[in-house]
Amino acid sequence: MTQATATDLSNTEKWQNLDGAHHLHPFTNPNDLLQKPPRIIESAQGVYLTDSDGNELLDMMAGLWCVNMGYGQEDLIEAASAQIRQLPYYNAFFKTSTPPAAELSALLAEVTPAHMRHAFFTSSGSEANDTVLRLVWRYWDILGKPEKRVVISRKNAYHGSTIASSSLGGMEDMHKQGGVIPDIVHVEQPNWFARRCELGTDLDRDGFGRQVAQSIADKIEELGVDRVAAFIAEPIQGAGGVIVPPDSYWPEVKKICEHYGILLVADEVICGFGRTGEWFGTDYYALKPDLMPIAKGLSSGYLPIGGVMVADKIMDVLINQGGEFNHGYTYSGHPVCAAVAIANIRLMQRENIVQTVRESTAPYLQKRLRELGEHPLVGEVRGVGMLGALELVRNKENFIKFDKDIGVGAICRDYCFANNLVMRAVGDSMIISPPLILQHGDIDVFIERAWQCLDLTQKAIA
Ligand code: PXG
Repeated sequence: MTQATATDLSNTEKWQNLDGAHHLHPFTNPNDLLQKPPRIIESAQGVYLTDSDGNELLDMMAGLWCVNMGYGQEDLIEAASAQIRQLPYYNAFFKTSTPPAAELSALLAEVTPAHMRHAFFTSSGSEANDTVLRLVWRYWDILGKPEKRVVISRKNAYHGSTIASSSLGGMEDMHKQGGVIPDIVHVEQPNWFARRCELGTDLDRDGFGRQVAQSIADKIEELGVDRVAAFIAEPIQGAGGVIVPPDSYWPEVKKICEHYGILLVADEVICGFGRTGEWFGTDYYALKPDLMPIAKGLSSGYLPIGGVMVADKIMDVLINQGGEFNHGYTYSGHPVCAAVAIANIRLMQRENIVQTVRESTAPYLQKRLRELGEHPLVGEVRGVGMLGALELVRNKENFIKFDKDIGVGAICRDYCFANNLVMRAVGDSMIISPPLILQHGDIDVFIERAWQCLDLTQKAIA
């Protein structure tokens, strides 16, 4: 057999070879990639990706929950190139700022809840959550309560991949490889369907929601309120499997945080910027958080930028009693990233995208998604706005899940990928988080491909 020379190889093979030899991928078993090289995504437009062999894939994950305004938006591209020419970088450390950083902070004050008028900038959601920890601890320290350090989070939460943010998260597999830093504890997640399957008996949804909320109060009592600083949660858990809490959950959690006087941190990295059909998940659930980490949809993923919205209550303490806040990143308020975020938010406003999602596309997506609930493999359909999940089960009448070893979610995901549909698997939940610009016709394509892939999955495991 003659050895293939570089000129014999297709572009796809060339990139796959380079990647295989040199690229260590996030959240990936490197050995798996050697067996099956990655698909190379080369370009994208609207809601479709094009791979290096010319196949077009419908991207129902908006990249990684972030390309909210879809691919190829000229406004964002222009904003980046104009700003990079004008001023590619300057910092916000030593009593300086830049026009984009100043303007973006004001624009964020306009679109986020009224009691949040300051933004701290980061380059990612993980850095935003590290900043959350610093702010929470700093706040109580300034108020003379340094022993208030414990942050309560939830199992299966995802708050990032740095050591601090993964500790805040509740992903066991991450904790196994990195541990959990002190003063972070995890309580039950409001995953009604999983508990219903475990119990094998009926389980009242709202009763369960209240009971899970109560576990936060129980944890505060157990630790002593003098030690508890904050509760952090995604309004709807994303990477944990699009876990939409029972309606009873958030009102109860809100009451508990108010009753004990602990800070409420709403991680809006996924739920923010229109995903729920409101600007923020906090608007959807009528919450009043003290801190709000943001990222992803802030720039529609075009450039890396995140941040933390800070409530006036915390700013008052920082301004009047705080002194220097010893925290910051080289790229905090990066002018090019900020310029793109401004262009993105202005585009969202101009196109009225949040209203379109709320009144038109999300209701249609949710209605059609529920049709997939008729498929024999689908035990539950859940979703809000442009977030959705299909729970694959062995027996839908009796709420019996598949054996974990079968990996039915991964099988289905691979069929989707092979059939030009990007839908993710979290365990046996098939999840979607498409660009907000998705149209009715795209939703029809999605439903048709998804049904076909569910059929293929069913045949494969029969
Ligand atoms: N908070 C939430 C709620 C997130 O979903 C982060 C923080 C961290 O953001 P950065 O920008 O540091 O990644 C996230 C990120 C997945 C997946 O597999 C989800 C995320 C990131 C990577 C993979 O669903 N969410």
